[in-house]
Amino acid sequence: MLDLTKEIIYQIYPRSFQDSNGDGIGDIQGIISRLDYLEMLGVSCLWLNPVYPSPGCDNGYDVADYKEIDPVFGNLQDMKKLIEEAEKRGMKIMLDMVFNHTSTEHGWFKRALSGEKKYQDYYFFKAPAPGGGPPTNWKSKFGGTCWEYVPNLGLYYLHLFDKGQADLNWENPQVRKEIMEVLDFWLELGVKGFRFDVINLISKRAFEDDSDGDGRSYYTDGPKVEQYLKEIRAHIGEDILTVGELSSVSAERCAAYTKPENRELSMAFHFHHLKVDYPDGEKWRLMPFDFNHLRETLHEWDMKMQEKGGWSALFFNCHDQPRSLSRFGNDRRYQARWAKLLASLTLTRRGTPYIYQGEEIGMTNAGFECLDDYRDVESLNSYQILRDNGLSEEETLQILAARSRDNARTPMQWRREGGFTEGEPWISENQNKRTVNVEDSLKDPESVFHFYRELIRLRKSSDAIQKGRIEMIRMDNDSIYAYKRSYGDEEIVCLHNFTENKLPIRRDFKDHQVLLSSCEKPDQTCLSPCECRILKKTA
Ligand code: TEU
Ligand code: CA
Repeated sequence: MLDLTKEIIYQIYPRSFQDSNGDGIGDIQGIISRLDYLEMLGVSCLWLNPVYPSPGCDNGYDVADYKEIDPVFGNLQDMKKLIEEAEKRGMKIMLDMVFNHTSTEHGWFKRALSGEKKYQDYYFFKAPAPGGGPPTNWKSKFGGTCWEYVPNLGLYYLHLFDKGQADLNWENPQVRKEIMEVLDFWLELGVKGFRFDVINLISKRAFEDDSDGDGRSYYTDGPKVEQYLKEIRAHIGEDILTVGELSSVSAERCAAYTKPENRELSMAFHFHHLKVDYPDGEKWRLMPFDFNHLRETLHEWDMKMQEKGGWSALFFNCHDQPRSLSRFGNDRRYQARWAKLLASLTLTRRGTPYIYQGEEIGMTNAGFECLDDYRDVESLNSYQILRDNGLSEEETLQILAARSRDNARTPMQWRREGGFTEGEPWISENQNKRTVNVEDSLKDPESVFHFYRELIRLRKSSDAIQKGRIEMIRMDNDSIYAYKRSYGDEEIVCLHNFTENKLPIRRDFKDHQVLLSSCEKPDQTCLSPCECRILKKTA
């Protein structure tokens, strides 16, 4: 039986994990060659970003064929081998399902373009607005309008993301049938989990101008999302792990999607804690993050999900976010301690933790200084938009260096020399590979990597951490993030010092047993700079 409280999921960005044939692009054989490493870390499941054939305008999130492997990553035999080899080591494979849209190179879309009505109904083809121009004023998530005109049809099609990613019409039962067939295909191969990309955008409310927004209220958490999710769950059964990526969701809806009784998703990614450094919600303007805002946001969500019986995917890093160590910690000073503190916050809260490749060794933002280094479509579009808005080259590059998704997509740092590829990597490596790499981490017992292993072991041994209640502890000092996890008689206290100063801790914890600390010799009365400490209440 699937037990979400016991899962620890590791996200692999295949393009940047391990290249096996020197073409500079990571691949499935590369992943297979690193399974022993992942087993040693102690994770239970590997989520792979899309590996299907794709023209690659959004690094594989523009899928041209849902039932094949892109030759750059290998083939179906390789995938089968990966599933078997992972299973031997106690890990399941979760694949990324991008069903809000297909690539415009997908066979369905091509047939739609050639005039087949049946396939036009797979998408949203709409007539121009009465006065001409796009049917609505909505904005694409990657900038500009989200409608693309097709002259020979005289119609526009909807793309909430890039124009190479056409939105699918889930209202059409034929589309849902195709999707079930895709799921069956992968289940048959042995896949045990699915991550559903932007799944709360699949049910569109109405096609009208948005008078006070970018259009998101017309397609976010639409009326039929839950119905569609229930159909999927009924089809795949209860033992398949599913995680939904939820864009701009409310806590109420997030809990509803993930409550076991509702039989929709096993759990969900939500992003509010990753917007605490967006001034007025704007990603492409810089602002230092505010610790209290971060803590209150995390706490509010933890509490709401607990009260309403939902289940969160816990994460600070993924392929869409700059590295959390550079963002919420410090990548120049006390790096290892900051990385451990963020690890503890990910692995000891209520939900299922996700580790994104490289965070377990303390990888940081690449912070490219030159536009040529960027590969990501969103970053390149944003560059143009910022420049058009009058920002200087220098200011613009500074913003990209902090905010670009490419910060998370640089090659995995296996050795001082890199170790990702024998060839030319598809995206530049982070030059700190000389000091931040797997080889050195394995040798150093105090490394971030070994701390992750300890934390994982600790989590697995504790009911309180895996499935206990969470409760905030208010400390005298406001810069400590502290909470309690409890289950039966077991009570665990987690303390995180979000400053680079020594801070005294309350006396009532003095008799607690130290289970784990990011400092070699934890001081009973004080937390060291950016220390995290996990304590157990003794009888
Ligand atoms: O992301 C969807 C999403 O809304 C974001 O996290 C998005 O990347 C962000 O707003 C941009 O800053 C998913 C995938 O994770 C992402 O990689 C894809 O680009 C996107 O869907 C489209 O499929
Ligand atoms: Ca390769």
